[in-house]
Amino acid sequence: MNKWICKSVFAAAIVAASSTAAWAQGAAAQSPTLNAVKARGHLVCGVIGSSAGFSLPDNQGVMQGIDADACRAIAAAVFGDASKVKFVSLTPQQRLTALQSGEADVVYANFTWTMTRETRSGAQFVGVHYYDGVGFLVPTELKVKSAKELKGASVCVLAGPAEVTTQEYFSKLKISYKPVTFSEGEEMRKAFLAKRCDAYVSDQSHLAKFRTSLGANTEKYMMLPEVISNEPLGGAVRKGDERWFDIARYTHYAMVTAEAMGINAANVKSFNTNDPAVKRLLGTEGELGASMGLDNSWAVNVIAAVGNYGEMWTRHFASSGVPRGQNRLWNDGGLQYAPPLR
Ligand SMILES: N[C@@H](CCC(=O)N[C@@H](CS)C(=O)NCC(=O)O)C(=O)O
Repeated sequence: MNKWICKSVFAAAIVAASSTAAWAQGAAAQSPTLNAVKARGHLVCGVIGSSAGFSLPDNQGVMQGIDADACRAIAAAVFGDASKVKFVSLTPQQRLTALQSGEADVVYANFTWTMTRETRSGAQFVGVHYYDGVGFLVPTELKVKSAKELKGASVCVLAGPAEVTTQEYFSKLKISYKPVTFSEGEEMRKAFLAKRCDAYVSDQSHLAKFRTSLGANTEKYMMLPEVISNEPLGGAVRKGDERWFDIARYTHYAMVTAEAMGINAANVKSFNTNDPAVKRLLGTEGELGASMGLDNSWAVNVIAAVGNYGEMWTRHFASSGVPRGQNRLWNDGGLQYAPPLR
């Protein structure tokens, strides 16, 4: 009897293993996005393009920021070359249509993962590379210590989700305020600096970066303590191409895993280890890359080009005094956590 059970379990395992292998091969060949990206020779990545810390060209015209680097990481995973990315700048309103129309292969654009962006709009978020939340920036001279003191205040906000979040927050507290809405960030910031509104509402990361960009005037502005929403920012791909989703998702998790393992851009090529989990990530054991239709050195290429998650985060945010907070690894009190790469 026992023998029979063992045999049938064994037989089932063989069937499962062979169908898994067949699925993996078929799906790798059938990723329309991966095929298109390879045929084109570069990835098209949608970014905001005017968002410090996320995507903003430097004085050489090179796109800099955590969103830009997340795209470079995917290019490194696919091509072994992080430079094979073309960035397209999108307004917040254009992000979903850029995915739906096929204009972008992936969108990393200060993009909050929400339910209806997935259930209604055909986007699928690959993970969270920046845990953020909507907050308030006010001139220090206003002498306001809390958003609850903003009764009757005028509030600069971008039309769309931040506008709705602000409206819901104040209506819940029965506080009246005057929204001053804009469709474009630069125009809104000019208006705020010109005192056309008392407070500026946006993702906290964005406010912190804007504040420090003011140089000598930084101290003239302060963040209020309230964080009025969860804004898990991440990359998104079009629904319906699971293999491409895997590539974008595990590129992010490879960077988080590398940080947890102490692997960084400088040591990745010479990392000496007996740890099987590290060997799998580095592709010297196992077939993680091949399971997605990529070279097994995919993760090494990612880490060598853009670093581990912490290096990427630090490069773009540490200098502006933004605390790493929830973006620390799980074993350091944060929320960044990766599933096992096995
Ligand atoms: N994360 C939010 C907000 C996105 C958003 O509007 N981001 C602002 C900054 S937080 C932006 O990119 N504005 C364009 C700009 O500032 O130039 C979302 O996905 O809805």
